[in-house]
Amino acid sequence: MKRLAIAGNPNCGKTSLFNNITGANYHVANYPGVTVEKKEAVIKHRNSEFKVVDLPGTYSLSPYSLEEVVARDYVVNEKPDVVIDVLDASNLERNLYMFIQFMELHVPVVIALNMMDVARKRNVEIDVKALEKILGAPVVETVARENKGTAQLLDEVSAYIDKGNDVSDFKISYGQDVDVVLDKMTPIIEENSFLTDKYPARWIALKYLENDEQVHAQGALYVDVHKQLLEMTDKLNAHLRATLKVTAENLIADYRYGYINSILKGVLVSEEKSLDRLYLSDKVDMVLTHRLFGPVFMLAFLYGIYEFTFWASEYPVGWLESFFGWLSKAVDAGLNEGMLKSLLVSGIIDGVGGVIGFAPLILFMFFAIAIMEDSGYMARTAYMLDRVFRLFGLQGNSVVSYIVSGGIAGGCAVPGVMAARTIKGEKERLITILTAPFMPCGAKLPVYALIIAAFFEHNRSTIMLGITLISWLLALSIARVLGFFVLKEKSSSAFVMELPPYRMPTLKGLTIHAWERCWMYVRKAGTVILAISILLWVLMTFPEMNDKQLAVFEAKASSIEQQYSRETVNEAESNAKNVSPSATELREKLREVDSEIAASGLANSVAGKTGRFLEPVTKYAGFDWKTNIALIGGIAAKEVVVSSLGTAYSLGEVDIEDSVPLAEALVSKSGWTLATAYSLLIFTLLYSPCFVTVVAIAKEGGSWYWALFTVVGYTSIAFIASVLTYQILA
Ligand code: BGO
Repeated sequence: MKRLAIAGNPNCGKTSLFNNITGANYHVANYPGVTVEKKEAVIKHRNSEFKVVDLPGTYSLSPYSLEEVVARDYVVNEKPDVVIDVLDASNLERNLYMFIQFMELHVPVVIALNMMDVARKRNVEIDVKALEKILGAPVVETVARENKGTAQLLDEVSAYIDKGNDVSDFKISYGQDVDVVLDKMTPIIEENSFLTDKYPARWIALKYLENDEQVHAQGALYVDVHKQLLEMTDKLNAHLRATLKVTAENLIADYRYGYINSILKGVLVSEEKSLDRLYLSDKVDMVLTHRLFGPVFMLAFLYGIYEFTFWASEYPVGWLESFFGWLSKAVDAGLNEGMLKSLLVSGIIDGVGGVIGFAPLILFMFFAIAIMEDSGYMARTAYMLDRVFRLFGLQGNSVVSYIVSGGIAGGCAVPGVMAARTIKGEKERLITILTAPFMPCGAKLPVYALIIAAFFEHNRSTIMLGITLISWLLALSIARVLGFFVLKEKSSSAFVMELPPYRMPTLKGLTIHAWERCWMYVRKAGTVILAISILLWVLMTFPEMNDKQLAVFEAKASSIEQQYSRETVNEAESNAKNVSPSATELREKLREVDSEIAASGLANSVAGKTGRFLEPVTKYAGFDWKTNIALIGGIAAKEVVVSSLGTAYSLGEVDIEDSVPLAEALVSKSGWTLATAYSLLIFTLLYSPCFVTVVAIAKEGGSWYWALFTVVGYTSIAFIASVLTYQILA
């Protein structure tokens, strides 16, 4: 015999429906140990028998009241085959809250959309098909008072049970801060089989964050895990209080309502609008997510973010640049010529210093992004982009992946690729994993910033906005192509974007969020990038030129030196006060020879030879061999493009007094033109993801084949695009 439980908010029509289903032929008892009334009946429907139980009417499944405890315990312990969740169609927002809690508990639910007559009278028109798709549960319209829809509801219940639906992948995002902790707690719970015989692991984690006393009491028996989860909860609460002035519990409720809000936006075709029913957030959303004005505001915000970032970071970036210039000179003056000096000045200071030099830009960028996130506007951006994504065959959670990967500039593709786990459709998931790395991540940012500083000083924000839009457009176009040709299997999944209410961000919260991420950037520069820079310095220094190669330069130098001493003797004899122009010329020639030695040394190195080997081909994209070295280094980590350009131009430097900031060097010494700059921007945007991302793609995409495709395929696409760009503009 199959078991059905009927649940819902008080006054949603649950009793009426129960009576319709059972023909009012039921018996009444109490739930074990409590005085809550339990109505039960056995019914027959189309040759199947069902035992039907009427659960107490509750607004939520949190154990705030006896009724809530009874309802939750019943579905957890008795595991009915289906819970019929009765929703009052005229008051969907409040009624959907409990539905979400059922889904998070992995309870199989069929929805009775009751009070449809009242909803219609109030002009609330619901797109039932869309609702069914979004919720991932069957929805049947009913008017319980008139016994309408009851038979169809039972048909749907039977079909649903026969189908054996999997409800275990329902997941709401609760924002970056909470999600990270949930993702840490869940494996701990799973590995320790902590209450998992009763509840889903992520749900248990959520309940710890929501301070659920009943779960705490059960968990307290497992002292270690309980303590660990409580500590993680306390830490998150302290962080949330400091940054957003909320507790995890409040934030989780906000996000649940945000999720509902977004469901309603997708299914309410028309609604009676009386102003007092609109919350402030809804009123603001009427403008900010408006179909026409919304995208315009979004682009304006984005432009504003870039303007602010470049403006605010201009002086600090300059100060850091001067500091590293001063440090180079100090080390140069303090050490004798030799390998150590070369490593410190060219490998570390000019290499890693170039990357750290952009830390203020990263800090202000993240500050601006924190404003978007903490205020709730980022969720709206994702919501609006969802519409665009559908045009390209993607949807919903892919937006989140793209944004985490750096869609608004400054993220990281590794968590972005992992965020794709929440995407239900296998096809969309893989396409998202493969295309999210095109986003302008925090590592590409210094590369863009360097090129912008060198060539686009007067329209920095416009170029940065252009890079962002082109990244999105190319990523989505490639997603479309992959969808058409490469990944043919059909899949579709509904998606709901959480729209939490707007909040006023606090300065402290913004500062903490921005600082956390900026610190990660600096730490990476001081560890991974430092190690790669040292390795690249080695590759750019060794093997050194042999005696035969050096002899050519030495002969040249000694001939100039001899000429120089003859010249200065002549001058002394002619009592000339100043050095004659010909002597100056000779000194210049000597410096040129030194410069040739440095350049030949670099060209002779392993990296140099590799760069030169590729140059006959890469020159069509405008890349010389030094640029090639930097771009190859960028496969390890994108910041390395900046650090290795710094090292390459530093190694070619003869006199430290002549050294100029890298951006200036690129204009004055590299032979780069505006066409090279555009070509390099396009190449950086499209070519192989960094090493760690490639590993993440292999792991999340389930195959090294796809990972290899992103390295080889994307580098080929990038090269073709760069050649076209360069050839058109040069
Ligand atoms: C009274 N449509 C309409 N219009 N009303 C409905 C529907 C529906 O689809 N379904 C139920 N109702 P319960 P809970 C009442 O009792 O089943 C009505 O708490 C009244 N009573 O008839 O009790 C239903 O078990 C005097 O209304 O819900 C009932 O979930 C005047 O919603 C109420 C008007 O239903 C609650 C209504 C003396």
